[in-house]
Amino acid sequence: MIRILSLLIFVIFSISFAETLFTDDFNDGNDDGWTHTGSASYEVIDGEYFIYTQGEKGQGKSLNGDASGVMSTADYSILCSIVIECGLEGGILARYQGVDQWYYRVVVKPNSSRIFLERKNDSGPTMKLDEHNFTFAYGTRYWIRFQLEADTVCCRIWPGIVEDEPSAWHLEAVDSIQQEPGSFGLIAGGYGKVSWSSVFDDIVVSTPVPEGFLQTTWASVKCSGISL
Ligand SMILES: [Ca+2]
Ligand SMILES: [Ca+2]
Repeated sequence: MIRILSLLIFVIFSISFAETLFTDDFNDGNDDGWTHTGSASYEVIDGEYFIYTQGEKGQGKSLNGDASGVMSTADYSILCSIVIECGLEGGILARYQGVDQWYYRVVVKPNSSRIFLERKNDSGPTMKLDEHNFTFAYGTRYWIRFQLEADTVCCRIWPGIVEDEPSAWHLEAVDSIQQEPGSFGLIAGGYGKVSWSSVFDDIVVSTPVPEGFLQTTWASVKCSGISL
């Protein structure tokens, strides 16, 4: 009983701090509602979302949001799992409004053992906002949280289970250039003529999670019995 009560208190506490805005675990076998851009293939296989290509240079983005494909608010926290099977990079983007607009992205580059926080414009420059040394193994599942709140953009990454979320941000920046909600998205890419593939799952977008309060979104979703 004590355990149930403490769980209940935790769930209420969690929900009061972060509101779930969007979820997808791809267990229905499709990516309906996602918008594709770039030169990539997009496929749901066994409840996981593959963005990949074979023998072509390129990058793929798959975009979504809680209001007909865009976000209803500019302040949100994206949590998902990622496996980079092969290729140059994989990651998450946010506040995306089109090829000629600034957006934010966190991108893992396994070859250089680094993760970057960037403000990017697909038809122009890329601005590095922060970077973090991180040894990322191909074929291993990691979790990424990418959070935007007003002009603060931050990220953390960890292996293992979602409940192992660290308390500290690994990347953090203050930047006010893009304050529109836009869409959030999943990204993967690689060099020419070398196959690349990243696999995403268990996507939860919520309102920002307060500093020092962990497991908020995922735990509340699971405990409240919401079917993803
Ligand atoms: Ca679906
Ligand atoms: Ca799944």
